[in-house]
Amino acid sequence: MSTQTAETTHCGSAFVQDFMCQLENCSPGQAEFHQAVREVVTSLEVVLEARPEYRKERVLERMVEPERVIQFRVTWMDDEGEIHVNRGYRVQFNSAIGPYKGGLRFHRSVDLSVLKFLGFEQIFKNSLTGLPIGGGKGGSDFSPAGRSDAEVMRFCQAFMTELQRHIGADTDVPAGDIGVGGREIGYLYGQNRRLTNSFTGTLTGRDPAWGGSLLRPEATGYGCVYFAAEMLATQGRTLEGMDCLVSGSGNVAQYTTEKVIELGGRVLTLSDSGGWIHDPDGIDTEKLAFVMDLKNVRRGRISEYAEKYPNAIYHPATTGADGNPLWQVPADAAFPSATQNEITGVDARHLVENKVGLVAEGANMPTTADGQAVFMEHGVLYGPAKAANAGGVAVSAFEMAQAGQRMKWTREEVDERLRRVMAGIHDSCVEAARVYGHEGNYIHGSNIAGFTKVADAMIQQGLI
Ligand code: NDP
Ligand code: 2IT
Repeated sequence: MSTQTAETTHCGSAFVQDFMCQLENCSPGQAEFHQAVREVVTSLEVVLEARPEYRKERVLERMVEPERVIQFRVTWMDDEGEIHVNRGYRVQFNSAIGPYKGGLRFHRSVDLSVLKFLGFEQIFKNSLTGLPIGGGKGGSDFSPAGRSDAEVMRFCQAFMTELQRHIGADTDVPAGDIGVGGREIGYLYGQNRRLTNSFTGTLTGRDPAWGGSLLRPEATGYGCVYFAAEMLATQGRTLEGMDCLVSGSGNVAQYTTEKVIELGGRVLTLSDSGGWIHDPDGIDTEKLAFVMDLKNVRRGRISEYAEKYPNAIYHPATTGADGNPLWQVPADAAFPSATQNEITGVDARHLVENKVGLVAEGANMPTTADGQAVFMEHGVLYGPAKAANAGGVAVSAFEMAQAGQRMKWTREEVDERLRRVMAGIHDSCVEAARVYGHEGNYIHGSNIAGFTKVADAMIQQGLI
């Protein structure tokens, strides 16, 4: 699987073209960021027509400009005594409705374009949750893969030594994303606690033994499946008996798989950057436990799955013109849970040809604009990332609330609140789409519903 941007540029109306032309001129070379903004601006045209104050106040122009971008040097030493230099970032995009909130990504592909697209989407996602959190994102071009625990610790300590002066429980609260799981959050939190001499809720995704919320690791995957179930319920259907394709094999993919199994569906695929496995018998609870140990403890490759379960077939990753073969496995539903632009127009066409009628995005922006157009054209129930994967950040906000109260909610209580948030997001998307004449279109629904609350807050708080 490769990270690639949309294969064609969608022209859109004169308004969208003008807006994008200006944005591209002042942020050249940031293809992922442009892609994320184009989708939102296309959805908002009708809102700007209906609400002229948004245009007059230049809300959209303000919203695409981060409030602050921090870039810094991270130097650290590997186990052989070699010195490495990486880049660290935090994009503090919008704090109109709450402290900046969003994950940290550690992956060699991280650059400002990737973090601006993620931070921009996070504004709308966080608004959709109905919770008081602004939008931000950060990370580094450092990949933990293949590094020892000691190396990862030294990197995290060096990264936090600079980042700590820019974050805080009421200012900016980072969490995990690709390459940042429980281990990294532990090292980052420890260094923050040492440097600030305070035990506060400055990071979420902590271990429940020291301030984390129960169910935070599960929340993104579970929430995505809850969102899928809400979409299906509008047609009187459930996940029971459905064959599902899941990509990735990290945090989001694992807990998506767990919840699909619980709701009676069958997961046939998983992947990592090296390749993908197809298990025609379905991944059951015992096989999933093997994957969790493989990925979270032994930090191995998904190819080992096919060595352990010989009925499954491993395919090394390919990047041909015919797309990613994972999306050519016949199924009823797809849960892309690896990375951006992993479903192209070609892949989307394979999915609809194979009768996939439901796509719920666990990853951020996993579908290119061409792919989205194919889904819309064929009436696929399509839950875009900023709605479908908001469960993770929602439980992060619950973690902030519990930390503030010095309280701990039960697993059942967190799960019940998560279900309510996902159902609420679903209903807000449906309603916003209906009001603006896009019935059943969750792309427009999520962008519009996410936007209006932040836009109104920005206007009420004056020119900032
Ligand atoms: P993990 O690091 O736990 O897992 C990422 C998975 O995706 C791995 O299997 C990884 O394979 C694969 N992957 C990552 N980058 C690439 C790439 N460029 N090409 C091919 N494969 C890749 O991350 P998460 O599960 O946390 O994140 C997955 C997606 O979900 C991301 O888009 C993230 O932004 C999104 N997300 C995460 C949330 C969270 O709470 N964690 C919340 C909302 C969205 P390999 O190990 O080989 O690199
Ligand atoms: O993309 C996302 O929403 C995340 N990586 C989770 C952010 C968070 O603050 O929990």
